Amino acid sequence: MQKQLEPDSQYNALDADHDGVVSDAEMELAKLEHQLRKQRAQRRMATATLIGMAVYTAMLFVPGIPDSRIEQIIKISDLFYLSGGGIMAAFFGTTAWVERK
Ligand SMILES: [Ca+2]
Repeated sequence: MQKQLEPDSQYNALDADHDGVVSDAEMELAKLEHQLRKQRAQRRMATATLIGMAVYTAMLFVPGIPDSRIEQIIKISDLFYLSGGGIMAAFFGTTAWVERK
């Protein structure tokens, strides 16, 4: 028996060419779009982490900031660089792993 969507189904939008049929290709397209959005979000997160690490490092060398302030900023540097590096390692690791599958 032919399957149908509910009258107001949230998957009506998957019918990209509006022919009333959600084809296998349209389902695949929706799946690919979802993966693409997820990868884009992860890439943005990794980019923000890199920029944050660069800004943090640059901040240490900005003239005019008193040494007492710098000492306070340096206290979190170990944790900051480790967690930033962890995010980058996870991003590149999972990206390489997903591409190999
Ligand atoms: Ca269609």
